[in-house]
Amino acid sequence: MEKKWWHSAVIYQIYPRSFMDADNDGIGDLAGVIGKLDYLATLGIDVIWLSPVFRSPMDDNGYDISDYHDIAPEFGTLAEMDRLIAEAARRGIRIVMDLVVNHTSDEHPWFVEARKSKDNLYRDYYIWRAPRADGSPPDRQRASFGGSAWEFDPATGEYYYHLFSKRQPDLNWENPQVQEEVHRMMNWWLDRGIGGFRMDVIDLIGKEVDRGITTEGPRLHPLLQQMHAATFGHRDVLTVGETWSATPETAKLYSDPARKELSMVFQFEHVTLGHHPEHGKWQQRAFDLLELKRVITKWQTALADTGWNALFWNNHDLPRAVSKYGDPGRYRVESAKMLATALHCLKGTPYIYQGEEIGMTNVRFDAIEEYRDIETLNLYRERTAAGVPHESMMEGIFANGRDNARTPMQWHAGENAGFSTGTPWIQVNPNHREINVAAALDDPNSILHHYRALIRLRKERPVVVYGRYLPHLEDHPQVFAYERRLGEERIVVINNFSGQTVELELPAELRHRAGECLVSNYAPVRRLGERLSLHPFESFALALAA
Ligand code: TEU
Repeated sequence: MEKKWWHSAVIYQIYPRSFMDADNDGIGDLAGVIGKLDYLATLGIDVIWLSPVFRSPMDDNGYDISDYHDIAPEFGTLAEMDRLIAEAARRGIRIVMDLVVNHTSDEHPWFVEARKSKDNLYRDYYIWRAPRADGSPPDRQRASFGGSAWEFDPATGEYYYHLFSKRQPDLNWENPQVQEEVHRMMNWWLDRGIGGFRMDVIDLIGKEVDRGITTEGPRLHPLLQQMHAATFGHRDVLTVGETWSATPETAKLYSDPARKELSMVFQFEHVTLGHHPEHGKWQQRAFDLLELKRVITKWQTALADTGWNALFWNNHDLPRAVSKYGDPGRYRVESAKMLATALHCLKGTPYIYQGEEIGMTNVRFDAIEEYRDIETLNLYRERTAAGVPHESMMEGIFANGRDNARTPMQWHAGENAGFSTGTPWIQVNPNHREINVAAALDDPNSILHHYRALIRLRKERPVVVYGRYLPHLEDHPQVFAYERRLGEERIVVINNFSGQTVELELPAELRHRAGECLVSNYAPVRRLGERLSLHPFESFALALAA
């Protein structure tokens, strides 16, 4: 495998609206990010994935872009974006920007023009269809944020297509002019020195609406290969696609270097395990470690020799890792450290979502009015109107609502957790008094310092980056154990995903082995016997002596 810098990189995702508010208007901004670069350098990360900061009406907090060549005033200016790129580079950190080109905002000039008339030059930048004879939408497709995927536009008497909010009209990627405009914009940003792109719902740009195809359409991979050739292909940058529909087979199509498409993709099979077959994320299923282990092993094995995994527990759309996969209560610290070790010792590029490194948790706002996310608010209205009880929907929001990830970053125990001296756009989680960066930096046993150790491990040990993954104890319902091997180097990683003490019998090839304990969340483990007793959420990585 040809080595790439991003194979050993650790990426930190910043949701700028909630990260740090330097001008105290209640909304995070670029100046706030710049002010925290030394903190991020201390953490040891190599790349910042910056969620969108482009000009936007903020219908979907910036995932609805009205100007790809300017910064939203609430976040700052182009000059500050250039300063962020330069200041990050001084610390050896690259900035990866969020490319949102499946759709634009309805305030983008392209759409403002397109809706003026059927023969407007920009009409075919979007997807329009005539109503059915009775005036109803062309078909019954639904949008992710509630309602029909078709919005009627009275000015021209046609419907336009939107897979998200009605203020996020889908671009028509069959139109070569759309492809050229996007490529031109991508090169404009790459020439400004960014380190690559995270590509929002990129599996949707090959859609064939009339055939009811939304994800992974037949034209998707040719479009990505054309994009590769026209923009980032000849630059040493990172590209990661958000592909909710990806399977191990298609992930190899996206990330096999020989195919000249992307570096890697985010797949979500471990996320959707917890979703109800009928009610999706709004009715959380019981956590089943055996299912999770099967999915992780499937992906580690499938991409062992072709392609590359992106590793993550959470992001700005997902519940907090420690709340979903660990214990946000009694064993919050132990379980957060366990989750970090379990993920960061796998093969692939690990992503840390802002606040994950201090064990930030989900939030429970009392009233629906305290929530901000368009998906949550739209689906609350739609589902309760359809008869879902308020309490049931609130439980779904507590478990999987996107605002769980969007409460302000908790910098210290004081007012607004040090995020802003203004009124934050969304409430701060009250537990910031105990859970915050200042306390974590001061505590040598904090989750934060555990992440720093894991990041260092990836830099120091090629086996962590390139070692082959081998599962152990595959049928154990509480323990996720695996090994990484590279030449003579062997690392054993054992994680108790339960809040109980677990006694187990070790597989023969691990018995009576000893070595250097690389990380642990209890006392270091340097020697294995025939049996092993694990404390609640105990986790360690052991480098076996030859
Ligand atoms: O998310 C794609 C997407 O499908 C998610 O919104 C997912 O459906 C939902 O979060 C499940 O809980 C991307 C961005 O990450 C998200 O923030 C945007 O809202 C969305 O695309 C539209 O751009």
